[in-house]
Amino acid sequence: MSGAPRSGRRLSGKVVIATHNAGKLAEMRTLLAPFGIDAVSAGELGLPEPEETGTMFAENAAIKAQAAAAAAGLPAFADDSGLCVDALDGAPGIFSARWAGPAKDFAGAMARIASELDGRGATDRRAHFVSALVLAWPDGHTELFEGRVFGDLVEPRGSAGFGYDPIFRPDGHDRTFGEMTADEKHGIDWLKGEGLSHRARAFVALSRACLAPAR
Ligand code: ITT
Repeated sequence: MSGAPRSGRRLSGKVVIATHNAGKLAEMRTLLAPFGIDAVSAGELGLPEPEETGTMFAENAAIKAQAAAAAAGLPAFADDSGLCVDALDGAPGIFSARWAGPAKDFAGAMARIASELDGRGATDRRAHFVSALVLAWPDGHTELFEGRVFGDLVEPRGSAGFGYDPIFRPDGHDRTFGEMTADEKHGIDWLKGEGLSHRARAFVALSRACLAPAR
């Protein structure tokens, strides 16, 4: 995520945030706020949720961003993300949302991770979050940015954030994402071009390539 900013196609004006996940939407709005971008969500536009048929985060992010850009006739921004647990061979990974089921039961999904680790007799608690961010334009052009954050799985702590945040303690920190404010979880230092969370790291790279600060 460091080094010279890559030059991508510049974004200005209005953009669709192509997510139906309220937690992600809130984070993306916060991340976009300093850039003077007029963001509207897929939900507000009544856009359908495309089926995520890809086998990789980047593919699913492109499916969501391209579907929204085509339907809205505007640039669209999508995140596909998930938690990859080393001792579960990377699961739930791209199935992170699906492990919570239609009721979005993340307490159940976190309990499933614990029980699958116990079932395997695994003591390794290493895991990482991945975020693939895709910006798509109505003419089919796309830009992809990825971010990762590594850490350990712990007993659920805290009620901030969303999804698997309560069980993830990022390296170098005592608290889980569920115990951090949104600003702490993003951990963005714009001057250094760094972030803490997977989404913030992908977003910093995207912003350096495609966004200009608001005047
Ligand atoms: P959209 O596709 O509409 O964006 P979704 O929730 O279905 O919403 P994904 O398919 O990308 O999104 O699933 C990602 C899941 O991974 C998400 O539902 C969370 O459970 C988990 N996840 C991703 N980022 C996370 C984060 O920052 N904190 C906690 N859990 C996260």
